[in-house]
Amino acid sequence: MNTNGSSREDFEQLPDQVKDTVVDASDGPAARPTPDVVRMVELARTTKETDIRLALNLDGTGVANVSTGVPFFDHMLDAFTRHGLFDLDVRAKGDIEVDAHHTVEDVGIVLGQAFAKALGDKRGIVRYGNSFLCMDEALVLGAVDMSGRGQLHYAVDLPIEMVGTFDTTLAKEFFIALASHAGITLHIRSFSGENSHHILEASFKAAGRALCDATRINPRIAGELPTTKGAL
Ligand SMILES: [Mn+2]
Repeated sequence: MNTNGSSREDFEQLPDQVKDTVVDASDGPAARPTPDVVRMVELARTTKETDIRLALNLDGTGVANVSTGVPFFDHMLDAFTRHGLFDLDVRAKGDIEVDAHHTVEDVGIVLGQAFAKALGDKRGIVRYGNSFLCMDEALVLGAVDMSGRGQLHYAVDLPIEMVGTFDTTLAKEFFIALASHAGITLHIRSFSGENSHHILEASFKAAGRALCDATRINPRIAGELPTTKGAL
């Protein structure tokens, strides 16, 4: 008997019919090493409307360096990054003299592309994540499946349309772009809230935390795809 309380002697004493269900953990999938890959990408995208440079590290510590020319959006991306424990660098120059629409949407596109590229074939990831996040009176659920099917389901009640100079309808445009280009199923749903700043900030934090969990490497399925279909 070893200190862990199991041994070859214990195995030999088991009835024959259960012996083949007992496996040595050192032979199992969980003992395989986690792929030692750097999950970090840098992307650039230039159109007539925006010029975006973005670097994302999925395994960061929550360090955000974000400058989009849209201060409230910078604040939201900062919250997303800090609570998703990514490292995110964004330099965006957009046609904000028109309005913030192109800049917010295009950052969502490039961030989504960055998630997709950094995840690769998604072997070994947890796949699902969710977060109920409260911010004072606001309560928001973010739930994600790294499904390969880009779609957003957004039911966020915002009492006012503008937070300062920020058009709150742009938050939905950002999440649509993020979900479709990352290839993820993303639900964001508010359950309560009176202050639109709180509700939106809780939405970005909930999305960040859900994505943090879903993109973790699961050592119990190291190197395997978390699906019964054979592809994600
Ligand atoms: Mn705030």
